[in-house]
Amino acid sequence: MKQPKSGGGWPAIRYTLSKSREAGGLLKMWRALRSKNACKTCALGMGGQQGGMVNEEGRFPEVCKKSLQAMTADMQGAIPPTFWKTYSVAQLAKFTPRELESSGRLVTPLRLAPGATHYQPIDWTEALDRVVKKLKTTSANDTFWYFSGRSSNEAGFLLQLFARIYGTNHVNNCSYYCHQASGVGLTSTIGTGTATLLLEDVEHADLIFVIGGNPASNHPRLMTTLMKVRQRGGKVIVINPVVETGLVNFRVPSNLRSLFFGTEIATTYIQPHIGGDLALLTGIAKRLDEIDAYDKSFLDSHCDGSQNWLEQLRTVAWNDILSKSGVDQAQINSIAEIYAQAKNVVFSWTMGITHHEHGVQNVQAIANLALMRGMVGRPNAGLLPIRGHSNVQGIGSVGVTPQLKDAIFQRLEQHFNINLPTTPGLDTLGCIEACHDNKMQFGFCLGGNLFGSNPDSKFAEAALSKLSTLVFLNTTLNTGHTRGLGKETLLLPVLARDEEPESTTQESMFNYLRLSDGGPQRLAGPKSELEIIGSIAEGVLGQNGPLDWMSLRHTSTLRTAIAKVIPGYESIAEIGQTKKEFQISGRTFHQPQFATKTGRARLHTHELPPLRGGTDELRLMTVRSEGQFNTVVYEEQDLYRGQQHRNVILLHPDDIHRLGLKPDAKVTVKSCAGELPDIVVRNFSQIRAGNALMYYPEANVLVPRSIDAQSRTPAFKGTLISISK
Ligand SMILES: Nc1nc2c(c(=O)[nH]1)N[C@H]1C(S)=C(S)[C@@H](COP(=O)(O)OP(=O)(O)OC[C@H]3O[C@@H](n4cnc5c(=O)[nH]c(N)nc54)[C@H](O)[C@@H]3O)O[C@H]1N2
Ligand SMILES: Nc1nc2c(c(=O)[nH]1)N[C@H]1C(S)=C(S)[C@@H](COP(=O)(O)OP(=O)(O)OC[C@H]3O[C@@H](n4cnc5c(=O)[nH]c(N)nc54)[C@H](O)[C@@H]3O)O[C@H]1N2
Ligand SMILES: [Mo]
Repeated sequence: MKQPKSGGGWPAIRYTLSKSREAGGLLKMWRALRSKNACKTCALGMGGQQGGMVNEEGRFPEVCKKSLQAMTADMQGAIPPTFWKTYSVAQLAKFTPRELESSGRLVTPLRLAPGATHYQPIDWTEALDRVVKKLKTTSANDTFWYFSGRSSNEAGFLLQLFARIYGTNHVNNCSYYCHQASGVGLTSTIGTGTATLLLEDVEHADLIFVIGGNPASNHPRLMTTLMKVRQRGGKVIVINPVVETGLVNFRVPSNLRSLFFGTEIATTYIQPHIGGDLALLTGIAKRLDEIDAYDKSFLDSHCDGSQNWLEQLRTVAWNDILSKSGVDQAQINSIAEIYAQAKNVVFSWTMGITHHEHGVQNVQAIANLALMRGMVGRPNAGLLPIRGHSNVQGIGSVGVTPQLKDAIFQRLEQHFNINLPTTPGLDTLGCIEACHDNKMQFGFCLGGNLFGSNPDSKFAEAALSKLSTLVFLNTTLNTGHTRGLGKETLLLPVLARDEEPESTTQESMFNYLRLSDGGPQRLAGPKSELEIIGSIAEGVLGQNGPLDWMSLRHTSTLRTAIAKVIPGYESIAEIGQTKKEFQISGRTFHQPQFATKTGRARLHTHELPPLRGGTDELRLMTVRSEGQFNTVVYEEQDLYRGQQHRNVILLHPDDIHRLGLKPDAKVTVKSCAGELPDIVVRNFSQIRAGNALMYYPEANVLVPRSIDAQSRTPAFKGTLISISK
């Protein structure tokens, strides 16, 4: 397969047309995309009350392939009842993620009875009764509650509230495998865990750092912003061990000039080794200090710990920085100079930063570099973790975390006049490990694919199989429904966001609260997440308990509570009537007054971690292709990296030669966690030699359960592998 020279463009438009045909015509798709619902894919935040395909600047049309794919998936027909008789679970386990997803929408509750070979359709009364009975006879701390980031704030809030009143804090979400290191790192620095700026600020920057992310494929609409920055003469520095095609040149479909001629994106492209960022960021800061290009008065007036930090910078040896980052002195000096000359600088980052054992330190190092020139706490500059799922940030805001923030804990108790448990709650990996230790009986997954997203697939499968009951609320089938199942498994079909009977809300990565109107139910059978959660809560805790679960399942009641309980969310109470979307307060820093106790930001010092890997071992990153959304694979090919299928390992030609391998030959890839046979070696000169690339989720067989000590984010990008013929 030939690799394109730019991302986006005509293939994206052709794709739109073909997906529209699948969904029953262009008009039908157009209506679906223009409905007043926040976009379902990434957290950039599109749609809401201005109608779909409109960004926070009110710009239209903003559309990406991923929203089309997600929309087409939701617009599929129902999985026919014969399907469940035809295929056993063992057969379904052989389906590819793509085959599972395109089997159709889940429309009936399903049960896999203990020892059974097939899922069996059951009615809603039986399904909910079974969940309720099981919960009534299980001790609360033997249950866990996992949330993906697609569900609404209202559903997230209600389910965590129920789980806690039921008696456990084992409540967590997919962020623990994603941006948790950003949340922890930012909070340790500025006192809050999300972006410090608005979309508008990014568009007015004259320098943007894009570190460890591939927005051309994963946040395509950010490309419009990068294009605008470039067109206004601004610069973009990309830091990534892989030269990603779309970050070099991108054809923004909504801009004619860009569509025809392409827009150059990166002005500077730096390729460190995987895991080399901390050393590189430290090096850039050291150079700024050497050329005296930092803002001493900002550090003195608004930051703590800067003296210590500067002293440490001065003692780190350049040799250490160069060898551990894999970047040479000239390049580091050049980035420092570009940064020194820029006036408004935005630092953005994604999974290449967080998916490491030093993920939090990476984030702190980015913040250090920004603070060093006073780039946080003013307009047109700041820190931007580019978030994943469309509502992953909201789910976290409304309390879907093992430990509630003190303010939320107190206000929840007060508002509902209840006592909440104070027992420790486990995060996502903690729950999987507890399953493996036989400490869990019951698991409840609101969306997502817990099995598929886990490191160490073999371990995750064994762990989840020990559960006595596992309950899923999903729209479509995924690998988590065929492997790693509980002794009894229940699959409950839910409505998608744009089919909800009542309006719901989502939070974008710019801390903007969006309202989705919902819409007509496409297929008979699925229920709204709120109705399911409400019924279960009522069944388990009874009408005589402290809360009226019947009324709580309405989004208006929930929003009244959220407004009282969640800091910054005060304006959510009236949003159902006023339809006024809003900026969540206390998150955007246009003044150097931070959310820490002292109001000052804190700089952190770090030891540089050794560069891992030796002559026979390569560093492996596990990443997304252009044709997937997390564990849901829509297309086998990776258009941008020129790969026909996913069963590959991408290696630099020097490594192929050095290791005595042949392009397109089959090899076995091994790590300390497992091995994958029959992987095809692909010649990929765009990756920095010494490093390798494979696709997630398949490669999770190889990823060990190594985590960042501070945030417990798994090191999905830091696996050491060896390759044998
Ligand atoms: N199309 C599509 N869009 C998505 C998703 C999807 O699956 N498909 N998923 C959504 C979710 S939940 C998330 S979290 C985001 C993920 O968005 P990304 O973080 O962009 O996704 P990854 O594929 O994990 O890519 C990581 C990038 O980091 C680079 N990288 C790997 N290791 C390192 C390193 O050590 N240092 C540096 N500097 N770079 C490194 C890789 O080369 C790759 O370009 O996307 C969201 N949007
Ligand atoms: N090796 C490796 N592993 C990784 C990563 C990596 O880069 N490398 N990335 C990690 C990251 S960043 C993340 S975020 C996790 C992703 O982890 P998850 O969020 O758990 O996984 P997804 O694949 O996004 O979940 C997809 C499923 O969500 C369901 N769904 C879709 N819409 C809705 C809805 O509206 N409601 C409900 N209830 N269900 C819905 C569909 O049934 C679909 O099958 O994986 C992590 N795992
Ligand atoms: Mo993510």
